[in-house]
Amino acid sequence: METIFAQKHTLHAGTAELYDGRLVDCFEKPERVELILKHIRQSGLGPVGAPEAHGLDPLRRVHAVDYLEFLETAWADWSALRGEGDALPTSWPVRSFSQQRPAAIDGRLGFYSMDAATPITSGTWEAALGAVDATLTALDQVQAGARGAYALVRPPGHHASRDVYGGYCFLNNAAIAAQRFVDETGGCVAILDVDYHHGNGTQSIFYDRSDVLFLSIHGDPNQEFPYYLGYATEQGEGAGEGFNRNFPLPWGTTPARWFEALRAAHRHIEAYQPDLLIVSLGVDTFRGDPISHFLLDHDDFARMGQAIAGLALPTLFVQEGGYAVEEIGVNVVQVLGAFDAQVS
Ligand code: OKP
Ligand code: ZN
Repeated sequence: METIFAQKHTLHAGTAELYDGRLVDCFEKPERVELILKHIRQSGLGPVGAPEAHGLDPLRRVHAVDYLEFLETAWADWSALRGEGDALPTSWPVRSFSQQRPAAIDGRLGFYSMDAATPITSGTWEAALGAVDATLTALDQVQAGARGAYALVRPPGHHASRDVYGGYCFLNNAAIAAQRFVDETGGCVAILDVDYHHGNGTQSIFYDRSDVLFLSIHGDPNQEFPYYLGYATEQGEGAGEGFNRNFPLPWGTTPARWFEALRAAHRHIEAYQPDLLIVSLGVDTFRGDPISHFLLDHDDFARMGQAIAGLALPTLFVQEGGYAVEEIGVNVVQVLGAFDAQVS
């Protein structure tokens, strides 16, 4: 299948994130996608194309206007006061606080964010736009009849909700693609999120809707980031009741247990009969991932690709997490190569 790669990702390169009580080098770094790209080229998975500009309208269908304006201007406001260092929030409007948006940039950083692991830098906005354009270009290919397409993007998107960034995510690439497909075709979409972390942003964006089914297999939020969403009891609300499915799993989850959850998700997708499948493809379920605690091995990623192909749906893969930098290329190509082998 074709890969759409947005070279502008390099514009977003944070210095440090707050992790286990220390400032450490960002796990979400440019080498991630460069090494995936290198491996795609070596393995002959298929051609690599460039994104086409899709403008801001598709973003506005998912994200709040004030949030987009904040993201676009945050770096200028921050750097005017603080100079060249990355913008990181240090306080948040939690329970008992007013939910008004303050004027100060530090106040707005907290107002629009969920963690201190997601720096905003000089090129964050441009890089995030590049990721959306790449995702929508890959979607165009699927809409034009390709059985599958892969958006090789960063920053990732699945933690970003309508008006909150965090978990290394700013614009929700997968959600923007799903909304675009619904708007253009009137069809319905299943989003299968196999990243190790719960896709809280995607869940919240579609929580009250039945035209987008969201399913996520992830570390139990009782134990794992994002902690405050991703429980099995969250099944949608209003018109969306029954159209959200979470499969939280404990640290140490084995491939056998993970694939049991995938089979359960598979049954829900089959019953739903979507017109498009979007896979939020995080490969941080890998046993060697430095920030995660599942035990999938290289060959399990091929099984994953095969199982996804078995759904027999037009499929858009969107890159999310995966931090074992030397090995994510292998794991991604295992998924995509096995998918291609199965469908051709
Ligand atoms: C982004 B994605 C837990 C720290 C969590 C943020 C993780 C973001 C993951 N001790 N830090 O879903 O791969
Ligand atoms: Zn993740």
